[in-house]
Amino acid sequence: MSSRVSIGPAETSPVGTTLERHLLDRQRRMAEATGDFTGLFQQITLAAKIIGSRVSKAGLSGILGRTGATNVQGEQVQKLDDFANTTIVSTVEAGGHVCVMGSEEVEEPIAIPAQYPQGKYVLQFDPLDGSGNIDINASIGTIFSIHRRLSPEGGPGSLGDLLQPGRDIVAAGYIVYGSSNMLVYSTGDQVDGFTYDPGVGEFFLSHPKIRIPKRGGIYSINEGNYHSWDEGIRNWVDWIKTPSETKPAYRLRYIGAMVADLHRTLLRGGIFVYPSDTKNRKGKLRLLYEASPMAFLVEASGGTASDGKNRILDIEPTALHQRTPVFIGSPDDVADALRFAAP
Ligand code: FDP
Repeated sequence: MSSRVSIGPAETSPVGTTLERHLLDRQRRMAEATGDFTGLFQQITLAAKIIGSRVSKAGLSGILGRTGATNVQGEQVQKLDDFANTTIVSTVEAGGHVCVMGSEEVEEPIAIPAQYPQGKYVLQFDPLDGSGNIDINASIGTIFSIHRRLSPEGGPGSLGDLLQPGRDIVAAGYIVYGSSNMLVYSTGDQVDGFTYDPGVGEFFLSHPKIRIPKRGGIYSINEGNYHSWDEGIRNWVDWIKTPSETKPAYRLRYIGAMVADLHRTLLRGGIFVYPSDTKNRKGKLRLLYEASPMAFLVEASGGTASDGKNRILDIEPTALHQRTPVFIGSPDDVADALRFAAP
């Protein structure tokens, strides 16, 4: 457990405990806890409830469709992405717990307006991951990570506060907006999942201490990119889907929203891969908003996360919107893939 987060150990809350009660119990387990972390988490949770509510009404409220604008990744921004981004910023900025934020939808660091206290934490997020799924009513999600600030306390945060490696994350999590909405988070010691009851308006502990299986039976990759991959990846995919005396053929599942594909991988095991290819030489997924938080969660549950050569959590970021190849999942499955990809 990271001693850099002002909250006590997770221990075991009974199934059915509300997320709020679970966080307060943890806070009381650490004498010197200030309540800052709990406060920040409550704001993230509130933003998740607001986004989840809007996502579930997307078709009704006429919010589907594109704004016509283009984001910093060169992709068309959809109205729900905008809404999710604004919701998180406006919910968190006034709370006094963070000094700067970084969002996948915003090119520059997001400063905290001067009228609000500048807190000790740094929040980074992908407000609506898998946005290609919005219009077809498939799962999407929000990903977030929290670091301690590096800049002096009291003043505004800086770019340096955002460019921290994943190994220094103090907490990370995601919310998947699916057939039910779930929030999964970790402070590094264990991974807990909470399912949302819309009737009550609360997240309840449903998946305590998630452990990823050592080996799974599913591989998850956009196989449409087969002809753009390096030979090692093509050989690995040929191998994994071919039954042999030592293993059955793996099943392919690819939702196309990293949150949803990683959520399944955490619960069922297997591997999720987005390698570099001829279109994306550095990979497609963003280190700070997607790869690092997911690597933190998967490692905390007993899994492995690599960029093909190095541990994702050890990559030193040099740019806010940096991309990286990812190989994430059950340790034995990632080891197999890396034997082909990085012999
Ligand atoms: P999206 O572009 O729809 O937002 O990085 C974003 C992401 O989705 C991931 O969530 C997803 O895993 C990946 O891109 C899908 O990319 P491909 O369509 O290239 O497979």
